[in-house]
Amino acid sequence: MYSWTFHSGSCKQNLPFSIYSPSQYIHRKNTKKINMSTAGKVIKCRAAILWKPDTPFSIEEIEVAPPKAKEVRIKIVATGLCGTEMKMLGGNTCYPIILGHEGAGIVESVGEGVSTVKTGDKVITLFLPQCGECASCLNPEGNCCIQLKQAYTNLMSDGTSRFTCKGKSIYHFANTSTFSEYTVIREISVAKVDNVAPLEKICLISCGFSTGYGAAINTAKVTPGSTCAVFGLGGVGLSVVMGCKAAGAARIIGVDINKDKFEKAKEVGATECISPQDFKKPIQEVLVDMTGAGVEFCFEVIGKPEIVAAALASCHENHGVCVIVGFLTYGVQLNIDGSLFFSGRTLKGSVFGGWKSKESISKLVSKYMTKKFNLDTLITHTLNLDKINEAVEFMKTGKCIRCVLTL
Ligand code: PAD
Ligand code: ZN
Repeated sequence: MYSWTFHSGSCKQNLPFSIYSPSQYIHRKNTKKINMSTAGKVIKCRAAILWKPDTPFSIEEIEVAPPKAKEVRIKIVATGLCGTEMKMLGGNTCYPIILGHEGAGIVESVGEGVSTVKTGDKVITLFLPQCGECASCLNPEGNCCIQLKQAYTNLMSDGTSRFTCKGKSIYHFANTSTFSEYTVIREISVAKVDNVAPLEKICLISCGFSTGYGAAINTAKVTPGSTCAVFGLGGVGLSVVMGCKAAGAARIIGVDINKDKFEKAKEVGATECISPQDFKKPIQEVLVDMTGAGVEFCFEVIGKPEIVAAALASCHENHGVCVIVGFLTYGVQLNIDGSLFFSGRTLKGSVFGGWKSKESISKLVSKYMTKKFNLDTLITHTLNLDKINEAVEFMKTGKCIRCVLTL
């Protein structure tokens, strides 16, 4: 699950793509207002393209085709830069690609048969769709909709892309591709939200916040008075801390090698923070010593196999629950001492915080609007899409929690 792009053979070269006559192009540079006259036409706009791995993003003019049946074209207004994008910069996906999955915007037009959103609606993009028909969607506890798999192809359901640039077809990403002024997304990957919600804040509900908060509340089901540990204090990890606090945890221990993250972690609910680099013994032994018998709920929010092993070993030997939130790329193997399970520990994964995406998002936005949680603390930088490479540097050097890009 949560592997978008690395199934062998998923990236087909020489993709089929439509050619449009230049007279059909509508110039949309820096336009925020929705112009209904663009419906059914190709839109020219700006997007950040990653042409090759290990190169900077390049801001280009692209063409965005109209939405086909059951698809929606969205004017993206704001998008976060998530740790998952960082893992796509040096490989793990198809190129050229338009990345971005933490988006919020306004519906520009809809394809045939779309009934849940209409032109002018404020929406959030969902990397994890909710088709409402598959075994996961029909299971009351499930959320990993089978349609997530479409993302592995980096194309739309008909096997083509809606994006072209300089005559080349450009790959989609994570069912969303939000690093573009306009994107085309399937209806099952779009959620309508409160029309007065601030898009430059609620874009975090599209991924980082919901993923972390839900991992604590829905997946781990953190209990009041419990002891928790969170490995990785980025945007997602801090959202786990917020979820643990909301669930009533008594002790929340933040673990990160970047001590600059500690202040924010404490601000959102961590009761103490530690760096593995300050100890001679392994961090799991430190946590067992600190808590007497190990933590009850532990979260890996980094995406490194060795940290998963340490997080599991930090849990109480019997009722300890370890949740993997971090993204382990396809084929990564875990090296875990099997005897850790004999006494009863649980290890589980969590995608999008266990939320059934389409039906839960508008409720989470309403909770944000009634101040049930605060997203502002997570947003340390807001930059224009043109400055996306600066945002990447902030993430690489650990200088930001979430950088929101505005379009
Ligand atoms: P981030 O890069 O902002 O945060 C990662 C944090 O981990 C940083 O604070 C680092 O300093 C810290 N870190 C790195 N290495 C270590 C280490 N060895 N020991 C301790 N701390 C370390 O990323 P993020 O918060 O945006 O995302 C975190 C992970 O969650 C990432 O793997 C991302 O792909 C994954 C994710 N999963 C889902 C899902 O549905 N499961 C959704 C969104 C993101
Ligand atoms: Zn994300």
